[in-house]
Order: sequence, then structure tokens, then C-alpha cells
Amino acid sequence: MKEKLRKIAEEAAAAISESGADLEALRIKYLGKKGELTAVLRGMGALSAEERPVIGQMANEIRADIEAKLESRRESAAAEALQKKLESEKIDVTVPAKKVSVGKMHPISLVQRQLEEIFLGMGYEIAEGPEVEYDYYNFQALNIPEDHPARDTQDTFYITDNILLRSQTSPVQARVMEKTQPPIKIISPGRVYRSDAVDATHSPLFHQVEGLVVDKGVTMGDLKGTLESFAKTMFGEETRIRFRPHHFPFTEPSAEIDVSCFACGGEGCRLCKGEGWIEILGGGMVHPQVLRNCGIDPEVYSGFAFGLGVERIVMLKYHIDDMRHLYENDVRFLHQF
Ligand code: 2NM
Repeated sequence: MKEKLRKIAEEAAAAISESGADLEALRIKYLGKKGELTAVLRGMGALSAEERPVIGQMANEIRADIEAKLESRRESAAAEALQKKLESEKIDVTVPAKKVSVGKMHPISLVQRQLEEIFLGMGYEIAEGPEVEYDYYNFQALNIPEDHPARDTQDTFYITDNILLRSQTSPVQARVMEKTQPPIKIISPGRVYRSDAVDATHSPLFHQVEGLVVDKGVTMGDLKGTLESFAKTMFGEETRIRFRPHHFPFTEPSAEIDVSCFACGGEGCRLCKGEGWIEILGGGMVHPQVLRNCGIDPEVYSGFAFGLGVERIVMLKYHIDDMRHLYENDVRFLHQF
């Protein structure tokens, strides 16, 4: 019997130390209810009174030994598994991080924001409206008669007879005047559309910022002061402005407005084509008929309005000679701003 126990102990030790051993299966094999050691203990009834305690003690020691070996192997297996996991999941925190590539603002957006900031700083609010507009707001309300050349299908994208893509942002201002009584002080930045062929200075889609102030006692002097202040902030303190008489259907009187060339200071250079002045704005006093169309009494209120093309400012500011660069979205171009 001792021999048998010794053999079990040896076998068990060998099996447990084997790499990849199924420890739970071995526990059942040797120590389980139907295990080999249990079988030996069951047979103890046949032993003599002297042998029984000796064999009993030996069996208990072997059981304890097998248990200890199993436990120790379990621990080392767990440690090994952990080590493996740590090895396989190791990260090198010193590896240089992947460069996050951050996009850039498009130069049109950049200049539009800058324009917005300047006018917000002067107390204007930003007004927005639909790009798909009624003929009424785009033309009729603004005193642009049926036979005006601006209405030609050559110039305007019509959706139906009375719905079109807005050709200016002034319809936004007509809408604001229609639903608000003065004082009104807004700018309306946004996309506008004209049926123009693409070339270095034209695009069927471009951007405008228009301004409108309506209140009691608003004069052309207010318009001049406003635009002078704007020009100095936008192009530098030394900038001067110049009004030249012009005609717009929605303003009377109307003017085209130049700024002194910010490249040469007025001497005449390539940028201003030797003129010393650069045309960037149109404006004037809101036509009384436009106020009336929008439910504002021109006997009580007066207003000024102005407008500019964002692309033109972008091109002047960044010395871009072809408008197409602004829409092709070549990242090598866009990256420069
Ligand atoms: C310009 C030039 C002149 C203008 C007029 C109006 C409105 F709605 F009040 F009648 N908004 N914008 C205007 C006047 C725009 O852009 C060159």
C-alpha cells in the first residue's frame, strides 16, 4: 500500500510539473471523490490496526503535498499568463504622437468673419435669410422694376417665374424691414448667385456683406463716417475713402465708394492700377419707395445701406489674381491662409 501511495505521489508530482498541465483535471484525478488517493483510503478497512494510522498519515501528507503543488503551479501559471498579457499589451509611451492635422479656415470665411467682427463692434446685428428667394424680395420690394436689366435670365438663376437664387443679400434686409420697426442696424453676409460664366473675376456663386441702418435722422454723413471707420479698421488707420456718384435702384442718392490704395497709400501702383484708389463698396440712402414697400414711413425715418463683395476683398488682401483659386479648393492653395 505504501508502494502504491508513493507511486501516486510521484505520478502526481510529475503530471503537475509538466508544462501546460490541466491542473483542475489533475486535482480531480488524484484528489477527487473518485480519485486515486481516495480509492486507496477506501481500501484502508483491509489494513491491520498498526498499519492503518501509518498509511492514513502518509495518505494525508501526500494529499497535502499534491494540494500544495497544485496551488503553487496555479500561482505560477497565473503569473505567467499575466506576464504574457503584459508583454503583448505593452505600449511604448515614448513613440512620437501621430500629427493631428487641423484644417484651416477658407480665406472667404476668414474675411467674412473679419467683416462681421468689425460691424458687430459697431453695434450691428447679423441677419440671415434664404438663398432661394422670392422675386418679390430680391427685386420688387427693392424698387427694381420689371424691365430692369438685373432681372434678365442672363443674370439671374430662376427656379420658377417668381422664385430665384438671390442675386444680392438685400432681400434679407427687405425682410427685416418688413417685420421690424426702426431702429434697425444690421449686416447680412452670405452667398449670392448670378448667371455669370466663370473667369478670373467672375463666379456664378459669390459672397456679399450688405449693411443697413434705419432710424430717425440718419444721413449720408452717417454713411460716410461708418464706412470711413470700417475702412480704417479693415485696411489700416491711414486709409481714406472717396464717394463717387452712381446709380442703384434701391438707394437715392447712391455712390460707389473707393478706399485709398493700402499697397501704395495713394501714390499709384500695380494693385490700384496706378489710380491710388480701389473701388470696394457701393451704397447710398435707402430709396423712400423701398422703405414704403417694407412698411416704414419715409416721412419719419431715413436710412443708409451699403454692400461689398467678399471675394474682391479677399483677392486684394492676399494678392490673388484669379478668383477660380478660391473655389478649386486645392489644399496647397488653401493651406497658405
Ligand atoms: C449695395 C449698394 C447700394 C443695399 C440697399 C439695401 C436695401 F435693402 F436697404 F435696400 N440693401 N443693400 C445696397 C445699396 C447695396 O451693394 C453694392
